[in-house]
Amino acid sequence: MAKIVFITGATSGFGKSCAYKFAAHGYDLIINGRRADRLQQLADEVENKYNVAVLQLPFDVREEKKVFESINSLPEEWKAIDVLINNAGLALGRDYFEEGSLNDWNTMIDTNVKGFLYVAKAVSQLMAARKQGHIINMGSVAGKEVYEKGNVYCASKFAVDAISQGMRIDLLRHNIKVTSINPGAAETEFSIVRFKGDEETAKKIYDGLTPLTGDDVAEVVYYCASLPPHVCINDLSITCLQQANTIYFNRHTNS
Ligand code: NDP
Ligand code: 8X3
Repeated sequence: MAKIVFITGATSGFGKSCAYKFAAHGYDLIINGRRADRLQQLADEVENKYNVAVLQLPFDVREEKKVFESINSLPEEWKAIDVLINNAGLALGRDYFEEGSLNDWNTMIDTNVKGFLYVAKAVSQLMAARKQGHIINMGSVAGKEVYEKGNVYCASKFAVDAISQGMRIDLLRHNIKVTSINPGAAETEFSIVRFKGDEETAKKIYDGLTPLTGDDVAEVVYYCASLPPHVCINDLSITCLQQANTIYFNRHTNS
C-alpha cells in the first residue's frame, strides 16, 4: 500500500512542487487548493507520469465547516494520511502598519492562522487515531524575524511557529512528528499574489537574486519526510545563498 501525502495549496508554488516530488517517490496524493481547474490538471499530470492515485479536495481553508466535512468524509482508505504538508497561505500587501488594509489583515489571519489550524486539527485527529503521522507546517523566515512593512504577515507566520511548537508537544503522545519549514525569498506566485497581480513590483523582490524555487523547498520537505521513523527535524530554515535573514541580501545588480 502506497503512503499518502495530503498537500494544501497544491495548485501553485511549494505545494505543487511537493506534489511532483512525493509522487515521484511513489506517494498517493490528496491535493487541495481553491482552483479546481488547476487541481484537475495537476492530477492528470502526476497520474500519467508517476502512476500514483490522486484525490482532489478543493476547498478554501478559511471555511471551517467545509474543511472538517471534507477531511472527515474522506473514503476510509484515504484517511490513513502519512504526511500532511500544511502549506496553503499568502501575504497580501506590504504596507506601513497604520496604512495597512483591514481586508488584507483579515484574509491573512483567516488563511495563514485559522485555516491552517482547521486543517491541522482535522488531520491530527486522524493521525492520533492511528498513532502515527508527520505534519509539516509551512512557516517562513518571516515567522522568525519581523521586517519593515511585514507586520501582519510576519505575525501570521510567528503564529505558525508557535502553533508548530505547541503541536509538537501535544502530539508527542500520539507518536506524531511535527516539522516547521521556514523558507526565505522563493520565486513562486507568492509575490504576484502579495502585490495583487502587479507583476513588475513582484519581480523586483527578486532583483539581483537567484532565489529559492518551489522545487528547492520541495526537496527539503521530502528530505524531512524521508528520515527514519525515530528521527524528526523539528524546525528548519532555508534561504538562497544571497539571503542572510529577512533584511540582509547580497544582491548582484549592475548599478
Ligand atoms: P503560491 O502563491 O505560489 O501558492 C500558494 C498556494 O496556497 C496556492 O496553491 C493557493 O491555491 C493556496 N491557497 C491560498 N489561499 C488559500 C485558501 N484560502 N484555501 C486553500 N488554498 C489556498 O505561494 P507559495 O507556494 O510561495 O506559498 C506557499 C506557502 O509558503 C505559504 O504559506 C507562504 O506564506 C509560504 N512561504 C512562501 C515564501 C515565498 O517567498 N514564496 C517564503 C516562505 C514561506 P489557490 O489559490 O488555488 O487556493
Ligand atoms: C515569505 C518570505 O521574506 O517575503 O514568507 O516574508 S518573506
